[in-house]
Amino acid sequence: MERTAEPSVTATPDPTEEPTDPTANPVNPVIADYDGRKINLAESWEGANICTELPNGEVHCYDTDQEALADPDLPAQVREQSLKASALQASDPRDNCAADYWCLYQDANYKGRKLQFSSDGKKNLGDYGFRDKLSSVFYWVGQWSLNYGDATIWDSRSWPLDDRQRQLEPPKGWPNFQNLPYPGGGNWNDKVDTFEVNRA
Ligand SMILES: [Ca+2]
Ligand SMILES: [Ca+2]
Repeated sequence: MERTAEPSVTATPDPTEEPTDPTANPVNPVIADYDGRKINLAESWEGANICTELPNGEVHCYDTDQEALADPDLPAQVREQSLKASALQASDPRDNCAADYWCLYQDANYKGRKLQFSSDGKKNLGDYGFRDKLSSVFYWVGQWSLNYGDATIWDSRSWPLDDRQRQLEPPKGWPNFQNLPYPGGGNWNDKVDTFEVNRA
């Protein structure tokens, strides 16, 4: 018996489906310092809970918020403001989010693994092992003289769909991305591929 060809499928792109093109966001792994060794964040955080992008371009990872806020490579003013806030507040996200930093959390309500960004520009979250994981974000202003700007979250789409984006205006907390409506339906939870810091 002759085999019949598979019927051809003309699917309508689902706006919430992940892009199929693996070249859309090529991963360029970030190598971080953690516990006196180098770790590849794109592969594994190897037990670290917090990773911070420092002004010198390095990324340092830590086990605890105390260690993260005490890093001598953080700007002195950030350290000072953060420690002051964490001493004052009882259970505020400012307890664990560095002043003037964008704090990205893997879980809702400022919980789970945390990634802290400060410098201007687009961060490909896959480079940090954080793609499709982001569930809450916090930003608080320590120094009002600093241009805190805003941020844009991006979800990459395959052609013919346009990349989805949304602006985040600080100072503010976004405790649950399930409450952030996604264009075309659904929500932003666990979808963000790129986080863009705009300080200009
Ligand atoms: Ca998540
Ligand atoms: Ca995505």
